[in-house]
Amino acid sequence: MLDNLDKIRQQFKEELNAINSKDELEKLRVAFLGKKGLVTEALKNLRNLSSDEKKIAGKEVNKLKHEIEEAIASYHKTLEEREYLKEIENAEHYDYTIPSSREAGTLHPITIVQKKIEDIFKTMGFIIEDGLEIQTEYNNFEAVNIPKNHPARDMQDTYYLENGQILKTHTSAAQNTIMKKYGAPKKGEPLKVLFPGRCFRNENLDASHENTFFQLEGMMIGDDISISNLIYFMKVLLSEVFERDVKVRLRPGFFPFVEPGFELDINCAICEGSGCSTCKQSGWIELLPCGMIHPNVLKMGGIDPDKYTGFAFGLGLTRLAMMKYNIKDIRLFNSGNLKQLKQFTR
Ligand code: FA5
Repeated sequence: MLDNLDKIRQQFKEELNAINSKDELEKLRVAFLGKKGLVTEALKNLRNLSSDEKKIAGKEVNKLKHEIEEAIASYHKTLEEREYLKEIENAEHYDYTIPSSREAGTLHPITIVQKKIEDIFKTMGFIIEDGLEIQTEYNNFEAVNIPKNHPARDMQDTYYLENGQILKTHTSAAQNTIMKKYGAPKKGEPLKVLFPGRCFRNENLDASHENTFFQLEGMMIGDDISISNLIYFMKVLLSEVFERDVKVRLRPGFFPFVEPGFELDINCAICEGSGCSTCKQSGWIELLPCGMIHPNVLKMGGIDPDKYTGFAFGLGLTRLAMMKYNIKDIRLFNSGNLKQLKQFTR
């Protein structure tokens, strides 16, 4: 019996030396330790021995079994390391110092304009906030003075989630949360916040209407804020973004969350005011509605309208990018057509 164990040990060593893969190793394991393997058979044969012989031989068979198990585990590790090294050897080598043959990407035109406006307003003391895209109906409508069944809701039909929340239709949906977050401003230190964001509406699409577009909202609340502050900031915004004189017109506009409210339109950059499909032949693009925050909205935000006033504006950021880069059709922005988009941002 003991002679036989030595033979098995020797045979195992020889066969192990010839193994080159994990598959072969597994076959070797089965041949020695499997149900009908040589070591298993030796264990079964113990029952034919006397009890004295069994004690000695049993110990030796178990020792051999243990040796073989350990040798297989260790060889398995060696094979894995070899495979890993081979993979590294065969992997493509990159020289990161070689200039790329591919053109680098650019920022999206909307991102460029957004960053520019954020930078301008930051220098004027504005904080940048990030509004949620999924909103409660309360924040999107009720908190900005648009109660249930108000006709203004029809203008901003949107996408409803199963849990009753909605995809926000305008950045104004963040007004209430921001007012509650910062609270009433201290004397002489108005609250100045800018909050850009993606908006969603169930729209009939055309050259200037998308179902997914960007707005950028600004709000300033303090103890002495007037329409002249509003007009000043609108002027700075437009002259810094366009870096040229642009023709604008200010007309009264109705929004339930401002009083008085205005529509600030920009002369269509595509046709220079003569009329085209982008401006629906009017020569003007609705760009920057604004107004003095309605007392109800301040109250719902926890700010006393008898002590404080404020202005808000809701810039159509996507349309601003259209006007800045002379992009005729708004649908180009979401097209993912890099060739088209890159030409505006070189
Ligand atoms: C609003 O969304 C108001 N919340 C703006 C506001 C804020 C007014 C604060 C007063 C005070 P309006 O629905 O007009 O207003 O949208 C604002 C701007 O977003 C528009 O002038 C336009 O430039 C842009 N816009 C609106 N709908 C779309 C659309 N479907 N596709 C692209 N741009 C759009």
